[in-house]
Amino acid sequence: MSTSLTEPLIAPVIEPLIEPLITRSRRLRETPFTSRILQGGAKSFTVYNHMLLASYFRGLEEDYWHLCKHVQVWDVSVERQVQIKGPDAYELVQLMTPRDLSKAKADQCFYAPLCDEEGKIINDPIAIRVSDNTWWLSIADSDVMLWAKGLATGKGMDVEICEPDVWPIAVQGPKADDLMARVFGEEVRDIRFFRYRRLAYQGHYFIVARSGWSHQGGFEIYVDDAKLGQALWDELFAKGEDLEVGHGCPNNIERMEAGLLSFGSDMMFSMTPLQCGLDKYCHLDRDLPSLSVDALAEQKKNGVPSRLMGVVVPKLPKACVEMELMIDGFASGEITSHSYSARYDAWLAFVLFDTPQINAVLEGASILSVQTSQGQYDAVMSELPFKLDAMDLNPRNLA
Ligand code: THG
Repeated sequence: MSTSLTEPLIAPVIEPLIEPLITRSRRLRETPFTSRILQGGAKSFTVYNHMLLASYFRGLEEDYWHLCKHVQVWDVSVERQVQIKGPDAYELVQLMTPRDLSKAKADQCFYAPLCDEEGKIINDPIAIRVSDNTWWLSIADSDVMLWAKGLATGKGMDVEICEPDVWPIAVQGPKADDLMARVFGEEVRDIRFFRYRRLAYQGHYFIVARSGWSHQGGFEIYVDDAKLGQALWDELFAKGEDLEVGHGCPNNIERMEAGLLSFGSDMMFSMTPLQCGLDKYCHLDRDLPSLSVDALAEQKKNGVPSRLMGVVVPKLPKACVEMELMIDGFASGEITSHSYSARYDAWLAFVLFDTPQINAVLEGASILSVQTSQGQYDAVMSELPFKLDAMDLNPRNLA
């Protein structure tokens, strides 16, 4: 398998960098909520779309259990919108994605990988049809606006493309419906998964969708007015006190258990959606006017050279660091993300393996293990998303 110096074989660590510190500047954009999340106790930040994103508050595990039990308010302003507006808006969006958007309803959101002419992933946004001639791509961490402008210019398309001032807030967790109903009214409960409604807050209509980067349920509010957004933020906390509302952010443990992939970590420009297990979002038999469908159909026919898989190591001692995967004793696979799962008492990893290696391990012809600072342990390979409940793992309860 091809690896390079920028693609470490050893698992990356999700810990704050103590030093050197990051310098504040206008290039490292803050959000309308930055001062609030600092006050709320954000302990570490990452940079995403040239903007600050918190990575945890109390601690990854404490944040995880709180998210699974209560409700959290997340500043996900980094989910920038690339707005495509004009008579050719649909045509441009469809050119960029192999997912069929031709039957998009006016209130629908679509998880839609964007791919180039070789089928390689550019980004994996949520595409939202905000009106007949206007689409938003709610992007992951890459400069989609530049790619979209280049395509539109090259093809002479009649569209205007910009990054509007929209700062999404996510409200996630099992009590999200109750909290949102107190602020927006009972109507929020009727919003279906990946649908949105325009709901009034102090007379201003925000797009509110049932979506978010967790599997605990909840909403995303597309805040397009900073002052009102701050008032809304404060009201969510004021009205949620008895629901134990808390600060939070996308949680690495929860998203790995859920099998949610992170562009730039688990998917790179060098991979196709078929290598990431995103086949169901690629409609390759519908004659779509999409840049990538021919290349992807060809790859589907020939088979992928490598593929992202899940790896589970039950009961791996927490003291283990510097994990390296071994197949039949040889270092193999590229760990793209990993986490200790508190609920399942197991170590979880997303790993890019060569296809022949995957087949050999799944057929039982080869043995997968993990080499750590504390010794070697047996590992289990599985398809993504994980089916952790179906494994013999002894999940811990919430109580
Ligand atoms: N919300 C919004 N914008 C975003 C994200 C988000 N932009 C960046 C990033 N997250 C984009 N990536 C994803 C990946 C997965 C999902 C959403 C955005 C997701 N997937 C569902 C799942 O896996 O259960 C399935 C969705 C479907 O079937 O269509 O939710 O979170 N605004």
